[in-house]
Amino acid sequence: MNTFPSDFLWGGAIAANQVEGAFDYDKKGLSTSDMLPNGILSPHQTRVERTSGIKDVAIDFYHRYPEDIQLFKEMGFNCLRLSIAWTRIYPNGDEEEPNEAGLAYYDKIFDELAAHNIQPFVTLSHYEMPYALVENYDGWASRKLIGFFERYANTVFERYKNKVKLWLTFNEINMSLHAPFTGVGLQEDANEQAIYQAIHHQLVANAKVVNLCHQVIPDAKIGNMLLGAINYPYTCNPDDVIAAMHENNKWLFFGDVQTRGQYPGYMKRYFREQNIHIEMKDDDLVVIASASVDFISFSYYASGCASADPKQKEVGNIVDSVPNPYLEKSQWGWLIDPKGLRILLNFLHDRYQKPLFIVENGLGARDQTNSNGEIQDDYRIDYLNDHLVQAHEAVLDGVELMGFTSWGPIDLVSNSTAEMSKRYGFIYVDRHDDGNGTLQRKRKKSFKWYQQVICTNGASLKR
Ligand code: BGP
Repeated sequence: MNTFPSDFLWGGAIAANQVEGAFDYDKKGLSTSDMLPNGILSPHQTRVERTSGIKDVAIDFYHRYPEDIQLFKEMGFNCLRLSIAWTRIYPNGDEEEPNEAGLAYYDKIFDELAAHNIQPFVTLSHYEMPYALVENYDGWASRKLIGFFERYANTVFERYKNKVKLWLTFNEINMSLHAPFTGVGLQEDANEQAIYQAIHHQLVANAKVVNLCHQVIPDAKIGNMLLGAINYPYTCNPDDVIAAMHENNKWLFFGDVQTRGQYPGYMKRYFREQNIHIEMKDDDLVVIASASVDFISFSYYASGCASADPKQKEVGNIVDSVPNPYLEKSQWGWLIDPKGLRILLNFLHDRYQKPLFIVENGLGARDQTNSNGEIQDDYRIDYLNDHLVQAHEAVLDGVELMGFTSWGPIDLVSNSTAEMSKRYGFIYVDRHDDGNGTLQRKRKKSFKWYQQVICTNGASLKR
């Protein structure tokens, strides 16, 4: 009873723009991520400008992947979540023909993973899209993006159909509400009308691509990916409970459309009351209704609170929330709430009755090397241990959980703030915020700990 299901997928999750570097190699086009050298937190940014930054090289996974995959294997991974950079395949997004060099690169990665018996789990779009689509089409504001995304998805499904059987459409699709440039290629000051219109196009694309995946690779599974931003009511005052319901609906809306195939009533009401009019083509709703993801995946780092009193809100890293007096915070101010993961798993399973996959969870922290040259990251071990124990509790509650890929099994560039010093890895990478460092890899204390957890299928967790 102390172990996870026998076919459980264990591994880690990375994203192309945060690990690969090689931002202009092999005819890769510039992506929206390449235009954000300081991360997605640029409040009220109205124009992006490219300057060189830490992501241009990142951790050079582009060249060092054999060594990294070897280290993942040593930890016992049977799964690696990674993303394809759309700009390696279609540098400008609207070409008729794909870039063969980009396709060949991911062939090498998938072959290397296969040689180590690690199953690739691929996100089609992880916080990046061709920047040319922003310049020439206004990003997802344009319906044309649906066709471009479909073409890109079709290309990679056809190319890798014998190599990749697990797919995700858009990373944290609900984040467009908070980071529209990163999510849908709109400027950060875009209004809700524009953002929801772009999201509608993305949801139609999601449905088309889910169906396409089922056609091209009948034995594959394709899921959605949500930022699991569960909110508790700040008090038992019914007004706070309703505030929490509204906060949660903001992100559940995406899962509802991707799973149930229709716009929920609460969203139609919101659009009506906010005077938001979504332009649709005749068969958009038919397309949306025709597709349902095979499983729900999500990231989980923190829970939030919601209050009917707007004064309670604090400005946070990306998402504003009401502080929870019962919880501690990470060095970046993210609330640490392992039990929230059990609550979220039960909640999502109950709502959707589909298998779930935790595709991101981990602790960003500043690591120190001691005089013996070791990194004793007990705080990371504690964080992951406690979250995995709660994930296991949810399995005992009856939740169907496919797997766990911890975020950043190897140090990488953080997404929100583009820092190397916000480290998540079991593997240390010698690279620093100023761009210095040898890029050498080193095992941290948590490396052996995670290896043990995987090897015992969770039995070694401290309960
Ligand atoms: C999620 C993203 C990841 C990742 C993670 C940690 O939102 O899907 O790409 O980076 O958060 O966030 P950060 O890197 O800002 O610490």
